[in-house]
Amino acid sequence: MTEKIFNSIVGMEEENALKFAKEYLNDGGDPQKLLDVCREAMDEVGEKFEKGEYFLSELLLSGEIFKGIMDLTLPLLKESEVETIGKIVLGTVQDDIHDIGKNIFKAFAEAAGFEVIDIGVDVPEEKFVEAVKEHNPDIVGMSCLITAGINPMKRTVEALKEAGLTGAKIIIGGGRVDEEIKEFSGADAWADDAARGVRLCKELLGLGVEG
Ligand code: B12
Repeated sequence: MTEKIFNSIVGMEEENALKFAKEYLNDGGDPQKLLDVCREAMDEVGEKFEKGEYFLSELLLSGEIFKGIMDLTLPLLKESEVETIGKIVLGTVQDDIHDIGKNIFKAFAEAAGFEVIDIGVDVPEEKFVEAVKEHNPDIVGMSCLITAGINPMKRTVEALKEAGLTGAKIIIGGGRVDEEIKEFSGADAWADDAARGVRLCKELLGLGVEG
């Protein structure tokens, strides 16, 4: 079934993708596994875009399909009530409007017990600074999927430091981050996977990590 879901996303068959995803969940499929499969399919779509086989319209449609599947899946991840273990201010960096991964990370973090203040996409450094002043989070999370977002991410880390807001740990995530970008931007941690991101957030706060 997961193969059918993968193929219908990559093949831009929106109705089938949603139908198969519903069936998979109704049959007791693992919601996290479903999101992983969707993400692999999005990678494939991204590669086709890079090769010139797909265009912006396909990127957009794949985003819509993914959102539809997320709407079915995320409530299942949040089903169990959990105690609050920390606060995260989260946004996609300036010049970047991708929000699917950010929203998934948010759902995973909330499911793990974090309170998440989502400040949206294309967020300029001043807005991060304002939000950190207002909410005093334990962690600032920045999502970045495109190369154009790297410098804004570095500027945001600097702006937080300049404003004296050094209390919160900074984690960056999304398809365009790695160890090198972490070093470049001055962040404390990076993750290109929501579950790992949540584990790192716990580690940054010195909380025990199980599993
Ligand atoms: C869907 C999509 C779009 C949709 C976005 C819809 C939306 N609402 O988000 C639309 C059509 C709008 C779009 C636009 C563009 N896109 Co686009 N897009 C994609 C695509 C196919 C999938 C992205 C996605 O959602 N992936 C799935 C999610 C789940 O993965 P993820 O974001 O990595 O998130 C996971 C982890 O990284 C992590 N995570 C995410 N955020 C965070 C944050 C924290 C703090 C933590 C801890 C973890 C974490 O958790 C998630 C779950 O595990 C990618 C290809 C790809 N492989 O990524 C291209 C891609 C990102 N896009 C690309 C490009 C070029 C563009 C455009 C510039 C195209 C254009 N010519 O206009 C514009 C940019 C607009 C802008 N200013 O931002 C390039 C970027 C290349 C680059 N290096 O810069 C990519 C890589 C495609 C490619 N291979 O060329 N895009």
